[in-house]
Amino acid sequence: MSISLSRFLVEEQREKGHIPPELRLLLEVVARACKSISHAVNKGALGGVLGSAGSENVQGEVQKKLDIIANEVLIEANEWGGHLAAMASEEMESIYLVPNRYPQGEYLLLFDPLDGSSNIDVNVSIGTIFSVLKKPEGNSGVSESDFLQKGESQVAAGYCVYGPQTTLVLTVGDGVNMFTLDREQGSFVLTQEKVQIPVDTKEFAINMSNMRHWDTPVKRYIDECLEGKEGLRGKDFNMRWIASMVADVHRILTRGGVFMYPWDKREPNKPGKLRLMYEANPMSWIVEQAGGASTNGRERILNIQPQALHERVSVILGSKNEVDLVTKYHANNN
Ligand code: AHM
Ligand code: MG
Repeated sequence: MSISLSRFLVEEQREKGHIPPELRLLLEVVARACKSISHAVNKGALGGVLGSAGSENVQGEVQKKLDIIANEVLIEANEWGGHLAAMASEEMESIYLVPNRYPQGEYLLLFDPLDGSSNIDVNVSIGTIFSVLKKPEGNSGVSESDFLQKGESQVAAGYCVYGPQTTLVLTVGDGVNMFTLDREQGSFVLTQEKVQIPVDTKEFAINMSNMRHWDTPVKRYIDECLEGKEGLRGKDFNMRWIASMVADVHRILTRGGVFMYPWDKREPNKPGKLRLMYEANPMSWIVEQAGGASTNGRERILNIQPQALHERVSVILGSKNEVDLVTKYHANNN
């Protein structure tokens, strides 16, 4: 018997008591928005959704039409349900308050509406990443500082990958489950329960073109992988780099591996490329919930106290033993 996402969430709420009804509603709405983004992605050139929108986001990156479409879909789907107080997005400079005409809820939703933007026009997997926090108690209004909570405070996190299949991956702190979109039924169906990342791996994901800019511990780790069977590690490693974090993390959840987008010397004051609040935090929680590990090299990502909404961070995540080794190389380098 197939289990739909709706049924799964009802069971998480009713039988297991893991999630309150408002959070269940929120996750249903996010999934519905992902379904509609998936349809837009699938239409591609036929839907006129490819190409640049001719604008830049707060981080100075060129926005693609789909970045903006996906952002609007998520906002429109979520603003009226009464479950949210505010939203924050990679594509918006400031937080988005739920308009006064709608009831206000207790949750905060953060998202990267369309991750892997450079892959949109070339028909390679892309995705949506989301993170849910609870609004701190006691405050009547909501402000940006309410969002600046450590990743370990997340109450739900997930992503949806738009690839050969559309797959939604979700955690509410009770392991990681995967749901595949059944286009005929129009619903997400549970296809993998309690995903576990193998602790060892022979596969790494990093943008090798940045090698000359890396810091010593990262260079040492990758050099040793590249030495293969004859080297210290005694095994041949394989490399994959899709340049969509969702797709790279999805592969790691499926068959193990280590993903890195580390700090490098190009812009020394920039802690990394990926964003802490709506990329690194949700992915780190998912990876930890699947038995993996996630660090910036020196600190567990979920322990980092955010200072700003659009803060960036160095990311090393995936198979536990490999992440531990990279962490050890960072500690030895101090
Ligand atoms: P985006 O959110 O603007 O798409 O940027 C994030 C993406 C990640 O998905 C991916 O891991 C990385 O940027 C790829 O960067 P690069 O093009 O430097 O390899
Ligand atoms: Mg992104």
